[in-house]
Amino acid sequence: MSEVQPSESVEQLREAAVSALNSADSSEHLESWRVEFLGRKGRLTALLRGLGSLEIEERKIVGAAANLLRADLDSFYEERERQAKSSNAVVGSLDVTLPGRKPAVGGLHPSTQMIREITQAFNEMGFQTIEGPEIELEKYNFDMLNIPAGHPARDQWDTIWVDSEKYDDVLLRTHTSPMQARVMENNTPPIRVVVPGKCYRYESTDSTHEWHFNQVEGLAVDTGITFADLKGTLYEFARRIFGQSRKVRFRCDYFPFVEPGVDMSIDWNGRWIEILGAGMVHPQVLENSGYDSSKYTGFAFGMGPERISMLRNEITDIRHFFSNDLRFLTQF
Ligand code: YSA
Repeated sequence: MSEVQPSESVEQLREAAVSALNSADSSEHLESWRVEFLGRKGRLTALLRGLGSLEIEERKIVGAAANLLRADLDSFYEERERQAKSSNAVVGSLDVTLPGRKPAVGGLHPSTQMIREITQAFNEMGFQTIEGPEIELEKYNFDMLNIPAGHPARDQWDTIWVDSEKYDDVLLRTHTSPMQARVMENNTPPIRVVVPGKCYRYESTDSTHEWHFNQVEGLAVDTGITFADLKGTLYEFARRIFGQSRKVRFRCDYFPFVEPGVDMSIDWNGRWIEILGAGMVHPQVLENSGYDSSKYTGFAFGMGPERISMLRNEITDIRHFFSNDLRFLTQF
């Protein structure tokens, strides 16, 4: 602690005190500063004690300056102490030694992952991926597909109609098949497309049925396409998705927009599980889109990616896909 000369040191002391206070960057430094400048044996006290040796007039002047300095230093100190306390409070509540936590990163929805896997399998076989509208016209969802109004097959697709003052032929598509008509209407063969997307049906839900779900549609049209092409393509798809040795079974099925129509099942632990509907595009459907059915033939198929993911991942209830439960979603 330095010796203080009263007559000339009030300003010097002020300068030294302010500069030391500004560089006091912790509670400990602040306390040392307080002891050094304001303590009972501190520099200001020493200065005040020295006043007695001064002439009366000078004592008055220096004494007043010293008292002013004390008041200033007291208030500077209080302010710094308040600042130190508030920054300590923040520092105190933050344990900087804690290991960092990994931020949660999003991921693709399990349906999207399955759709991408399915479409990629077909992309590698030369099919192009396209998308279409979820709000669809009755014409594409039914009429162009050989399902005119009153056809009993309409009951198979319980339809959610869009309530509109202007239109009475708008609906939420019940399957991705309307894209067959849309693609054919706007393109000339050869055509090879897969169409993933959401579908909606007015039906009650259970462990294998949702009122909204995805489908992946496939369509190939060209000259000379046969049922053997359909089988070969779908066999190859099943091997890519379910493994090389997976057994596949085709059985007759009925869809108004194909002739003949089939469903395809795979052998799942000794049980035949149906995974898709398919068939040769009905000549009437080709004609509806302006194609000459004596020149062109084609095959089409439609499958449910959620059902396929359920099989692959042993998921027992399709409703998990859309219930937004992170315990389910983060397992993929
Ligand atoms: C058939 C022949 C073709 O040439 C082209 C496409 C088709 C499929 C036809 N459009 C269709 O929708 N058939 S389907 O009603 O049997 O549905 C196909 C697949 O969608 C089903 O195998 C199933 O995987 C899925 N699906 C249907 N309803 C569902 C559903 N998935 C979840 N919930 C539902 N309610």
